[in-house]
Amino acid sequence: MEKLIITAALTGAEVTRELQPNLALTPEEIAEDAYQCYLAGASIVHIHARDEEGNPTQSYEVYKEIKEKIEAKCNVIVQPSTGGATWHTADERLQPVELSPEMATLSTGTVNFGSDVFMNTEEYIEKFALRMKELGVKPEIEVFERGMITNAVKLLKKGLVEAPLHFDFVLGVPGACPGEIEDLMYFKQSIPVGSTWTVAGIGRYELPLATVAILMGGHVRVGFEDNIYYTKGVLAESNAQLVERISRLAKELGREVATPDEARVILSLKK
Ligand code: KMH
Ligand code: ZN
Repeated sequence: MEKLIITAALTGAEVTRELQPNLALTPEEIAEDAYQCYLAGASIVHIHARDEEGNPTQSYEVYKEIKEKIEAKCNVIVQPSTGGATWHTADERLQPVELSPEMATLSTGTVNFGSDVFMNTEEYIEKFALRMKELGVKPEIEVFERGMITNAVKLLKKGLVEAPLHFDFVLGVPGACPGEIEDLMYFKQSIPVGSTWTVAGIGRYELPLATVAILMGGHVRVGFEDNIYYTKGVLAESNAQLVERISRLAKELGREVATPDEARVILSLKK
């Protein structure tokens, strides 16, 4: 089985310091958090930037600062979000792609997101995919519902994304697909042969889905964006603590953990 890629989703757009006191907010804090996760075994860090008040921002400048600060510390793959927060405009959301990162997220459908709507019309999706293609940015296709896989395959047929595709199954978002093992199985068997995939289980779904993904040859995403707890009712001390647990589990289950350069090969990254 190929080595395991662990992604650390450090902050997300929804978590606050009130909910998770160890949340990184400033570029310095986010870069240090990324570095600690890298040391714990993460080969990708999924980034959402925050402004000076700690609110989500898709500012090019803030992402640039974060990216540069992380790259000064280690060679982890920096994967900015193009999802941002539900209230960001499409143009705001697209800004970090202009930094030409190795990867960025690409959500391929609209979905209920808690009490909000995470809007991804066909027009947005194609615009985002085209810009990523022009800049050589590999999309991680974020899948919250089954139809988003169909939409990704449509992009492939139109030449807006290139095979092999890489998917992230985000399972357990309130309002969207739950994160039972059957849901993961259904999504996994629906993607084109030769694709790679990772799973981001939200909240209580994180650990069971991560364990199954390790056994099935998939990859794993953990971090405060998806889950702020270590065990039921007990907050995690850090993102690195959540990454460390996955590294440990993988070793126990006989799966080696990929370095960033090994992840680059597994994901066919070009840069
Ligand atoms: N914050 C969510 C509305 C992504 O990063 O690409 C969208 C999200 C997806 O987190
Ligand atoms: Zn995200």
